[in-house]
Amino acid sequence: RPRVLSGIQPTADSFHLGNYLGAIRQWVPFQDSHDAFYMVVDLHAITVPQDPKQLRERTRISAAELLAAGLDADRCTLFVQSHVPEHAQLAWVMNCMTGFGEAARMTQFKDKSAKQGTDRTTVGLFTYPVLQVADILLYQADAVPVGEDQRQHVELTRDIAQRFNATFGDTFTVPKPFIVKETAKIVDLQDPTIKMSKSASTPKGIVNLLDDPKASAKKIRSAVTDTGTEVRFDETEKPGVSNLLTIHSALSGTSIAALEERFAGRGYGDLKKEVAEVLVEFVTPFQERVRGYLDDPAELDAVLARGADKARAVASRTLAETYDRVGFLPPV
Ligand code: AQP
Repeated sequence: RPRVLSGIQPTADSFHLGNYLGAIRQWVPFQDSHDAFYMVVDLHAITVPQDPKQLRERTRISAAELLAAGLDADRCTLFVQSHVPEHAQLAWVMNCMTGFGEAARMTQFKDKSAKQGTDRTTVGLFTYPVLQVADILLYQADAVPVGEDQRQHVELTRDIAQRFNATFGDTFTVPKPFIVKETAKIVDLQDPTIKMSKSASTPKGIVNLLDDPKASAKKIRSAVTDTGTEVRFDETEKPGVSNLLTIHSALSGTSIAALEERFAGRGYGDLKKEVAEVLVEFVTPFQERVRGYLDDPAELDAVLARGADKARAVASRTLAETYDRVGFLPPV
């Protein structure tokens, strides 16, 4: 079966609606068609200042959210990145395959480092995309389901895989990004010109899946819309309304066209009210499932340990082959 790999950072107390609709939700069906590897990328999470106790808690919460979103540890390999040391090991080799200028062109790095200033920006943040290259190549992934903001990092992965293969002989599968256009960029509720983001959104602009559903409903009802009155999907003229239509459609399974028809002649207020309802219907049982997993941390840790064993079986083979290709003398 073809392979798929993706990861998500445990950098907040909950995933947000953008993470869910842009990425996690796309991961679920791959469990039936692909050999699927999904991980909580805690190595990536320490590229910015963080609190150790919080990171440990957030790693468990993240795993619980992934299971509650429909991942099934019997049908995919779900694990924590730091449990598989091969990620950091392969990342070193990939660092040595990546040009400094090439890494410096990554827009996510440019945005984040500009905000933090050069003295506070870590070298880890700079090489974050290269660690991601290693994450993907270790599993010989064919496809990488992500949101639009990650496209450039998957392109970098393709370039480096091709470079390595051309230099040392065919070693890595060259992966393709898998991006679902409709939900690839869920925007901030208060500023539809930016993506909904853990680090850049204000509390009113972001919907976290584990927030109080009533508070989330209120955020939807006070989302910034646009001048005009017509409920119509138009990302240029009506980015706020289009975002609400996208969220409704993704959560309710109703097509955008059907929603436009349903709201014809009605105002933005009606749309917001209904999106809020659809959201509450989704997050309420989701939160119950998350609590269920968190109530039994020993079982959750055991699930992650089994996932790490399965992941290492694949990762160690790729690392050994890579070490051999670059000319490291094998230990006897
Ligand atoms: N607004 C979004 N719309 C669609 N997809 C999104 N993703 C993130 N934001 C949106 C996708 O979620 C996955 C997990 O990404 P991550 O944990 O690496 O976080 P990120 O991409 O850095 O985005 P965040 O969560 O908002 O964090 P910050 O604020 O740090 O940038 C990825 O597949 C991503 O594309």
